[in-house]
This record gives sequence, structure tokens and C-alpha cells, in this order.
Amino acid sequence: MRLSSHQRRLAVSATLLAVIAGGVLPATAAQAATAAPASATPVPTTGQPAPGPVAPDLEALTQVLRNTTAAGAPGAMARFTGPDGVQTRVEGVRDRSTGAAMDPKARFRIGSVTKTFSAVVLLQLVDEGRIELDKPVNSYLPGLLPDDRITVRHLLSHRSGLADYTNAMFEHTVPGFEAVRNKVFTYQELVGLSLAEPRTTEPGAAYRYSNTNFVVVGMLIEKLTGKPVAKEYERRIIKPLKLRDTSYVHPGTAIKGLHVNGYLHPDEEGAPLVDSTEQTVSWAQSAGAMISNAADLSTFTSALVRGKLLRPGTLDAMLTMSPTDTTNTRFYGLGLRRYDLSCGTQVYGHTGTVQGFYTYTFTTRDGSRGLSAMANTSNRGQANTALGGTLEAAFCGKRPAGPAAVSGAAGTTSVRGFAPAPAEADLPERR
Ligand code: REX
Repeated sequence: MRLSSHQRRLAVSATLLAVIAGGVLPATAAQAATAAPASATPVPTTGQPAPGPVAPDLEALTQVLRNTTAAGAPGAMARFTGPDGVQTRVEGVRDRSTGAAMDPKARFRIGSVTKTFSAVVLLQLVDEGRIELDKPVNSYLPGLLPDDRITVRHLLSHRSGLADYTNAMFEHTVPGFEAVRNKVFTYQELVGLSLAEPRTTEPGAAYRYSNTNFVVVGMLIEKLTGKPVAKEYERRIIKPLKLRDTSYVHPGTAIKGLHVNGYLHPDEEGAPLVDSTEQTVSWAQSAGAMISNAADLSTFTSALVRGKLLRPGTLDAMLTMSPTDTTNTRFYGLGLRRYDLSCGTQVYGHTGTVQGFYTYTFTTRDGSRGLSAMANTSNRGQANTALGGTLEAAFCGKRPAGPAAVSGAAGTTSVRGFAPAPAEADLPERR
């Protein structure tokens, strides 16, 4: 049965509520589930006493990766770095045609983790006095947006109300993907697609995740620096942090060097996976087109929270969070997420979804512990939810609720794992 995107959204919300009611979420999250509307004004939320570090459960990490492959990912990996060094775990394959095993050093497409890189570049321009967070976007890009009240901060916090053009683009997953796989869009074209749709909120009124925001961030970076975003990522982040496996090759289509192949699940249950490794990712650009690996992502997020990339004031602005859903465990700052885990630990980072790749990269506030995990599939909500369990295993030493339960009948694959309490934007079937 094919559900409309609205039906899918309702089903996902119902699942989330059922899980909360069933007590899988920690009690505090369940109690808070009716509070904290996503439209609440952002407030600094740094007042909680930090709980003591909990050792990672590496067997649980392995179990989570097994659940992820049982849920339909050809392979999955996790890399944890903490006081006892680096621990990596892999399951399955990175290339289905050769059968090559998943490799924790391999490169992959990081999707929206790119947004954190874009936010850092723009916030460095704030540090340099070249742009102000609370000024209208139109004062830097005259006439671009239909509303002079939309500010730079609204873009970085997903509060502009600019529609996410990717919802319509990928309404039909494989045809949508194949239509843009080799396409090269200008930023202006992508903004045009968004502006052809009604805006979702008044400027500043509410959090509504939209790729359009970070396309405009890319435009701002290029306008202010006079350079392509690729050069700015390179000069400001990749080189200083020596991220040798990180790149922005748009509109190139290949992932160079040792890499993971990505496999997209079609909407039709049982249809063969589509190898989606090669694509321009032009539909996302500064909102999602970067390539990296697990080690580089942890170096990046750790350096960020340790204040190596931004001045204290701009880092504070980036870490000023507002809820993205009603569980009060998921927050968004400026190009950065915060997840409040079941053991009380707060972790900062981002998630990513690009055809064939799910990514999670998160660090503790002091940068001393970090987790990067990926699975080489997408459009497979169960696999993404299962992979999210790496955070609980790594930062809370928690096992998933049970092994993957995969029934034989098409469309009934289910995974019992951690509560699917990702931010709404991670919800796999959101279209
Ligand atoms: C595009 C469609 C998903 C994926 C998307 N990705 O908006 C951005 C991103 C760049 O990484 N966002 C994530 C496709 C969620 C984040 O911020 O955490 N889905 C797929 C469909 C559905 O085609 N019909 O699953 O590959």
C-alpha cells in the first residue's frame, strides 16, 4: 500500500506517541511530550548539571549495527572516541557488487551534517564583522526573498518559513532522485523552487526544517567572500583541522578514494536497491553535499564545541537551542542539533540523509567523547531509527531494547530498538 506523504507523517507521529505512551522514552521526556512547542523562542539551555560520563557499551553498539543491517542497510559503522581512545565497529558491506566489508575509515556522503560546516563558515563571517545575525537577508542579497523580515539567524535556526522544495522533489523517491542525480542547479533555481510554494510560517515564528535555509546560507557565503563555498570550507575548516577525508566536490559526482557505496530503498517494498553513490547532490549543495569520514566528523564536532572554530559569543549563539518537537529531548541551535539522551547526557552535532546514506555525528559539550555512525542506505526509516541507537549505546552504555525483529512479509519489517525520537527532520517517511 502506498501512503501519501501526509498519511506517512501522521503514521510517524502516531508511532512516536505510542512509543512515548509505552514508556520507551525516559519518563521525563514522556512527561514533557505535551510541553515545549516547537515554536518556543530559543533560549540558552546550558543550566543542567552535567551527569558523570558513562562508559560506552561496545557490545550494544555492535547489536545496534546488526539491527540496522537487519532493518535493510547493506552495511553500517560506528566510531566512538573517548578517554580510552578510539573504538570502531562495523557490520555488513560497503559495496554490494564486490562484497567488500564496511570500513570505518571509508568516506561517505554526510548529507545535512554539511549544514554545520556552512553555519561555521557563516558564523566566522559574523566574527569578522562582515555580516550580522539579526539583519535581514535581503540587506546582503537585495531582492532575493519576498519578505524583508527574514534574518540571517532565521535561516540558521530554520525559522524563516521558506518552504523545503525537496519535499515535492522527492515525493516519489527513485524517480525524484533519478531526475536530479546528474543535474546542476544554481542556488537561484533552488530558491525559486521554494518560493513557488507557500511559506510555512511568519518569519521567526516557528522552527520548520527546510533545506532552502542553508541554500541561502551558501549564497550569503559566496556573496560576502566572493569565493565558491568549496574554497571557504577548505580554507576555514578542512585545512586548519587537517580533515584529509573531507571534501566538497559539487558538481562532481564521484566519491574519491576508499569509500562506501550508498543504496537507496525504493518506495515499493521488495524492489531492488538503487546504487545512489554517484550524484551531483546539486539539489542540496551547501545544505547537504559534503563528503567525509567518521574520524574527520568527530574531529570537526569536537573542535567546534571546544571553541577552536568560533569566538565564544558566536559559539554561544550556535548552542542556543529551541525544541524541534514535543518530546523536549531534541533541539536545534544554529546549524547544530542537541539530543538529550536517556542518561541525562546532552550531545551536540547533526544528522544527515542523502540518497543511500544515513549519518549521525555527535559530541559531548566538552568535546571529550564523540560518536560518528553511518549506514549505507536511506528511505528506510527502520534502519535510520535503529542506527540512532548508537548514541544511547555510546554515550549512555545502553543496549537496544531487543534484537531486530524482521518478519518475512513485505512491508512488515520492524525493529525494536530505541525510541524513534529523532528530530522531525530525521523522520524517514516525512514526505
Ligand atoms: C532528502 C530526501 C532528504 C532523501 C533531505 N536531506 O532533506 C537533507 C538532510 C540534506 O540530510 N536532512 C536530514 C530521500 C534529515 C537532517 O537534517 O538530519 N527520501 C532518502 C525520499 C523520500 O526520497 N521520498 O531517504 O534518501
